Amino acid sequence: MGLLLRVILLLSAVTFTAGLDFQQESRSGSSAFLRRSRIGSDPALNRVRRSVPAWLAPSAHHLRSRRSADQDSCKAVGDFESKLADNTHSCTFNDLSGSVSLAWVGDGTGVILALTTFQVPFFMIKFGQSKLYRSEDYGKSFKDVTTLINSTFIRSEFGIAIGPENSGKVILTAEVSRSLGSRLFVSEDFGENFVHRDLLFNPLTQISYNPENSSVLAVLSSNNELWLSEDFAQTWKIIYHTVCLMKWGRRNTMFYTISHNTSCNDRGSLELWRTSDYGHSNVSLTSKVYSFGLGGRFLFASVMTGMDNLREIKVSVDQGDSWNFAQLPPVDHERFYSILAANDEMVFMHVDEPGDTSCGVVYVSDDRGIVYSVSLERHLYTATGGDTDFTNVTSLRGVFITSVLAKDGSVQSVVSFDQGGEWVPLRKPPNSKCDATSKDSAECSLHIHAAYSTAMRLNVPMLPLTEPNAVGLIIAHGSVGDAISVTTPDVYVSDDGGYSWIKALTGPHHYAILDSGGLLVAVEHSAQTVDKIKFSTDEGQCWHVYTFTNEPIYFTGLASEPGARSMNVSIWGYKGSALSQSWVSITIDFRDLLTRDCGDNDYVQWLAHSDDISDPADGCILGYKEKFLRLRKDSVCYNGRDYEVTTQPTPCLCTLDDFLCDFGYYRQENSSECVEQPDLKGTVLEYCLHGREEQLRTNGYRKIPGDKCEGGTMPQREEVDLSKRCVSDLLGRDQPEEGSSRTVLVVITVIVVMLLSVAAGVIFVKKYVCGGRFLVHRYSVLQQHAEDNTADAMDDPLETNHSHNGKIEFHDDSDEDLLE
Ligand SMILES: *[C@@H]1O[C@H](CO)[C@@H](O)[C@H](O)[C@H]1NC(C)=O
Ligand SMILES: *[C@@H]1O[C@H](CO)[C@@H](O)[C@H](O)[C@H]1NC(C)=O
Ligand SMILES: *[C@@H]1O[C@H](CO)[C@@H](O)[C@H](O)[C@H]1NC(C)=O
Ligand SMILES: *[C@@H]1O[C@H](CO)[C@@H](O)[C@H](O)[C@H]1NC(C)=O
Ligand SMILES: *[C@@H]1O[C@H](CO)[C@@H](O)[C@H](O)[C@H]1NC(C)=O
Ligand SMILES: *[C@@H]1O[C@H](CO)[C@@H](O)[C@H](O)[C@H]1NC(C)=O
Ligand SMILES: CC(=O)N[C@H]1CO[C@H](CO)[C@@H](O)[C@@H]1O
Repeated sequence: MGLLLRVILLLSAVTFTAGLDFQQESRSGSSAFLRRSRIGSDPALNRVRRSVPAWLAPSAHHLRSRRSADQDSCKAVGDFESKLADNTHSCTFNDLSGSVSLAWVGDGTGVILALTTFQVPFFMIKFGQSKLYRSEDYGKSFKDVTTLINSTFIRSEFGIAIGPENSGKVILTAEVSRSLGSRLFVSEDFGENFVHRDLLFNPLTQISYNPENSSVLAVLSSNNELWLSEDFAQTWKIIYHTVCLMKWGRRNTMFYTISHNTSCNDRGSLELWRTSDYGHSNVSLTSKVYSFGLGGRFLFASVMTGMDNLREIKVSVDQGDSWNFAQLPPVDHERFYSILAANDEMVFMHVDEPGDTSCGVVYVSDDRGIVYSVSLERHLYTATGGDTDFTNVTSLRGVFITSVLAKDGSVQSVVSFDQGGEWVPLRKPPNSKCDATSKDSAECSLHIHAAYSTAMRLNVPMLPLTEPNAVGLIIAHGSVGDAISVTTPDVYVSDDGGYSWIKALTGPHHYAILDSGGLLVAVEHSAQTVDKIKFSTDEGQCWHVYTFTNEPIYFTGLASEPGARSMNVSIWGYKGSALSQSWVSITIDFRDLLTRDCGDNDYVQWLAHSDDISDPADGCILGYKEKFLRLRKDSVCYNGRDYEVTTQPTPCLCTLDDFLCDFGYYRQENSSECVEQPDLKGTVLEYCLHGREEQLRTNGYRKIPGDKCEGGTMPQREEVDLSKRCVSDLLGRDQPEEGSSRTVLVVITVIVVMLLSVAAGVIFVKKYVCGGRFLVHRYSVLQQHAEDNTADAMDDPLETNHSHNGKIEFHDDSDEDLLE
């Protein structure tokens, strides 16, 4: 059922693709691009080396055990049928609409808005109708509140914009047939009342809230004007007339690229501006900008070098007042940079390979965002769609999963437990067999389906799911073999942050984490009607089945309050024939299933990243180890909404592996020591030129960002001033002048669309904090019918002719698509 896929695409796109800097190929131009990188194979760019984890060594004796093993003895959870039956609430929407958007308003308020839209093209004019429903009890009952929006047609592609924090603010963008301007419906009381506001322009994107002040809104209009309102949409003023991209920074700042031309087509000649007082004054930060992005505390801009249409990355950690060149290879117009993930300490940056390879190199930065180490080569990232599997496993610090494109063209999953230091295959689940992709039927690994698989239209209804408050837990679709397989995937669960896995469910499912991981629920992804939901109280080892209805429905998706603290989950779907369909939402409150609150005895200590407790360095990742209190697997109890993750961090002793080599130093193969690079010729000129004095003083080592090790042994070494060595290197070379005043005459013929945008992590924050929790679901019933016919082809998904396009879906919901 492609519908399910579609839902996923939405969800996934939001967290992944949308967050990535992304380029669309223009396949002209020469392919004879020689890599003239200042870095390339340069030893200054050194790999963060760590030792191979013990569990990978064939001889390793795994002391790791599941916290309460015994998978075979699945105990009954008592008489749950009647308890759950009393807490199952069904809503039927007498509504023919093709799609539903859901939004949770506020945190723990139980308020959900459901917006349905029905749209048919009618002689070139679009005719549409919207209905709005509101629930105050976590979806158990809905009231039709369409009158609040005077039955106006809402542009569902902009979704429901929920204000940051618990502001209770809601914005709906209406489509009214007026030649000038459009209309908003806004609410400040969690959607109870709406008023309308008329705009003198047509928004190009969804209205964006200032993440720190929900009364302040900004939006680009369809003719690229940047508009701002300081009084929650009552009055609007124009900030600048040709703005190509705008992003909110911290402390009420706005960053935006402006064009001196009337259009934004002239990439590479934009200027990046900042305003800290809502446009009363502004600062020009840098010019020749191609694109820009924010990630953690870093501001990145890709700027033209003035040579051969190459561009490179500049980075600032003070909101653009001062810049340094990132020590990354420059790229031409056929290649792209992408911020895969970033926080205040470091950034993962993908740099596309020359040529149409669909892969590139992942670099990890130092704490200044300047010096980069190669983390992973052959990293899969399709240039056309911007699809990458890069996933921050938010349930355990330091863990990331992604895919590489092997030499034989197959896609294989790899995991890093130390923030990109080392990437290894995922361990094979003991309860599954190697499939046809493996040469050896006993030795193979687990492969995780993520954004790439959904883009390839495999039968993968959901991306990997992790939640920061469900420590160690990962739920994902996958296959077991030498590479990812196109056959129907199964659901795998890890409870220790990706070290060990079990096969939890057969076939594709929709899943959700409730009660901070104390309860998992799943519904089978099937073309047939469904009436059963599965749940597990022991992190996916044992599953119980509850029949939630005696009228099976065509299932379209699971919805639970973001943040995984809820006990209420809604199953959305529809029933009826093609002529008379209605949406159905069935909400189950699992609270009565867990009859008691968890007490101290229900939690056990768990040392993260541990694999050999006899080793004093066991569990040390980035210089410290963390013990968590986690729910026992056999405890059936309620964590509660106020559950907080308890952790005790202890610092570890430093070793050389806690350091990366600073600029001008490198590691020789198989050695942890950073040795001075004999000469800096040809390398990193800008760094020498523009690097500030304190940054050029170094003893060769820099702590890996986020590493908190203490003590230990370190080679004592004098600090040297690199600028001395730089200077001689610069003699006799024509250097471009400094900063933005560089006078380079280049005719820029690049007509490439590229988005350099914020990191996935940041988007995540944006969607859930700044942008609010909007648009969790959108389904299309009409679509579904078309796809029911193709459902047989499920096992051969590449043949399935899904008429929709995941990318279109993504663009619909993305706030990053404005430049296209
Ligand atoms: C709906 O229409 C009525 C009458 O035209 C008007 O008084 C009211 O303000 C409108 N409501 C909204 C939310 O626009
Ligand atoms: C939000 O911005 C408005 C308009 O600038 C201002 O009046 C108000 O005090 C701000 N609120 C907060 C909480 O900063
Ligand atoms: C505007 O763009 C066009 C084509 O990209 C270019 O020819 C022209 O010189 C630009 N004008 C200015 C003022 O930059
Ligand atoms: C990964 O996610 C965790 C938890 O949300 C976050 O603390 C961390 O900063 C993220 N890492 C990166 C590099 O984005
Ligand atoms: C589930 O919904 C009910 C209201 O129907 C609410 O009182 C309860 O707090 C919700 N449970 C959780 C854990 O959110
Ligand atoms: C580094 O170690 C690997 C594996 O132990 C070995 O094959 C390789 O020859 C070593 N390289 C050097 C330069 O010692
Ligand atoms: C309103 C305002 O301060 N505008 C300024 C923005 O920055 C440009 C370039 O620095 C100035 O020319 C504008 O006057």
